Amino acid sequence: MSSYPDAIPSLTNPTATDKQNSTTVPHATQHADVNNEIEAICIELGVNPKSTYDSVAAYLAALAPLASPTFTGTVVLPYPFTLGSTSVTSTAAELNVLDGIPSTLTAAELGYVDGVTSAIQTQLDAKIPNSGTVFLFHADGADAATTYTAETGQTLTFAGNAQLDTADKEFGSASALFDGTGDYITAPASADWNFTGDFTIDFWWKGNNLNKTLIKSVSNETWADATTNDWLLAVGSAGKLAFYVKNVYTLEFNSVLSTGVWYHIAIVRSSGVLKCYVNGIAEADTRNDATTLGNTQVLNIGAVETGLTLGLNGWIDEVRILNGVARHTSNFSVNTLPYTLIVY
Ligand SMILES: [Ca+2]
Ligand SMILES: [Ca+2]
Ligand SMILES: [Ca+2]
Repeated sequence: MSSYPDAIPSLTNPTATDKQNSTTVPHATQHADVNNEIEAICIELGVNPKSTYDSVAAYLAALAPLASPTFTGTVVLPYPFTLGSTSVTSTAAELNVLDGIPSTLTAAELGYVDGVTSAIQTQLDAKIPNSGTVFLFHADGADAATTYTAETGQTLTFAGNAQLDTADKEFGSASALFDGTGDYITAPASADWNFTGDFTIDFWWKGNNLNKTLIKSVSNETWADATTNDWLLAVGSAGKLAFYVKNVYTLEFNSVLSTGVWYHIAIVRSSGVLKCYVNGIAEADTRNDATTLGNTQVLNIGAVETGLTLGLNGWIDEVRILNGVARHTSNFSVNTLPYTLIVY
């Protein structure tokens, strides 16, 4: 060591002001050891060993802010992440990076965000009144109108004198009127009324006569020519509703209906059990029925069979069909407003 920092105390100036605060004059060997140690520390800190104490302290103070760094600029996530229409592919662990909170989201739940079926969506479906709607017919419009696009989009065809009627209706501005001879309304053939599981058919009916067909999906015009599993709902001469499944069964219900009164009628199959509800009250007769109903045929409202006198004479309003959904499994309060079609 050829020289020492000027501010470091020396044997020749033991009273010099310094931060070692020595009270005794170190032995020459000790003094050399101390100086070597100080020099080593200065070199490690990157400080000139010849600096004064104050300059070393200032340097160390300048280093202190690095203990609490402030970053600027843009942080780029290491994976794509877009909520909305784009699928979220991040894992729960990655999502935790965003909010710092352990996540319990499942992939199925995340699927709901982008419209993919999930457990959450299934539960919402059960709560949304009209989910599963494949057919909705408000039958609203100008009196005597004979053209109509169903709320669910099907182009309806009016046969005979079938027409809208503003003089009598359950909801809205009109209902569908049939005079009992050759009048019916059809929707095109579709798998929408081919029921493989749960389903719901409901509508309002007011008859001038009994013994009429109300609604059916039949592969040929007449019931005699229908194909196995075609279905038909009618009100019999005794005023009792009956649900027919071609070549399989006929289920007649007990309630006796009257003419000149609006009734809410619902046919519901839930988990293989078919029930009928009149004004929200379940008929006692049910049927264990897991067969596929329908053959993707035309839907007939106020159905008539040529040469027979089974055409509806009266009104039908607010026809709704749900495929895959059993809207009711027990008595219920009938709708007091038209249904709202929810599309999502
Ligand atoms: Ca209506
Ligand atoms: Ca009218
Ligand atoms: Ca007619």
